[in-house]
Amino acid sequence: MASQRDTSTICVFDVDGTLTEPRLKIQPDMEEFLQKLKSKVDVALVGGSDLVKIEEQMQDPKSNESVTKKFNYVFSENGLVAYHNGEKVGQEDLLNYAGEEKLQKVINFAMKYMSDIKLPAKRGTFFEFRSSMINICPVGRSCSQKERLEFAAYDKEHKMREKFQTALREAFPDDGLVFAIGGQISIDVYPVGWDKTFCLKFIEKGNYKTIHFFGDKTDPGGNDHEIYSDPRTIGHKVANPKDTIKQVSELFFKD
Ligand code: M1P
Repeated sequence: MASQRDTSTICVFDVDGTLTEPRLKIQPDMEEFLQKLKSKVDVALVGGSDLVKIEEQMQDPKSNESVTKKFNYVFSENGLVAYHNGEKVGQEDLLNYAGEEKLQKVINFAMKYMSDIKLPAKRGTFFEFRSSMINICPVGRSCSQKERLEFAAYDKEHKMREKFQTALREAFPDDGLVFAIGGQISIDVYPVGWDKTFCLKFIEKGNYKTIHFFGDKTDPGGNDHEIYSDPRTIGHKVANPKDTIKQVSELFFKD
């Protein structure tokens, strides 16, 4: 007999590095695995990226169905833009919240800082102003995949983003802003509390007994850290999408 769905449990997944390689599309084995998991428990996605990017990465090429309809919850920009069963249930506005003056100071500081560093490549779109965060990208978001990987390797060796993050934190210690290293090439800036734990206020309405969270950037300073260590979740650190499948299988498909 097929085992019953457990409606008291939800699995919440980060996207980049957890369900997909950073900024790349979901692989068929992961697509199939998530389908199987959905038959057991509720499933939510929480990404730092905006919804356009999450759609690009998570959409099944065979169907045009929005990713927001495929999962119980889809949270982009850490949950500041929130969907429940395909319906938008929340959206915050950074500009309104933080104000032009504060944000412009950060942008001006970051422009100066980035103009003084030398990198293997600099391309275009160094800032992406999203509805709930500013994404700052020293190599430029319009870099090619090859340039992205080159920057990531250079950053690993020279700690470019960590140094930039420290400089930002030192320059804006009391402004109520978080500077988080989310993906491979950028830093996210958002108000304190607008991290991935923000999505839990929507999930809590579902009265789940158990909330599992899976993410790769779980260390302090990473954008999965707060939700991973939040007492409301059981946090799981994963190394990559393959490891996610392995760890989730151990929890839900043991026999
Ligand atoms: O993994 C989430 C991050 O994805 C992108 O990061 P990057 O382009 O640096 O790999 C960005 O959308 C970032 O905002 C987001 O946190």
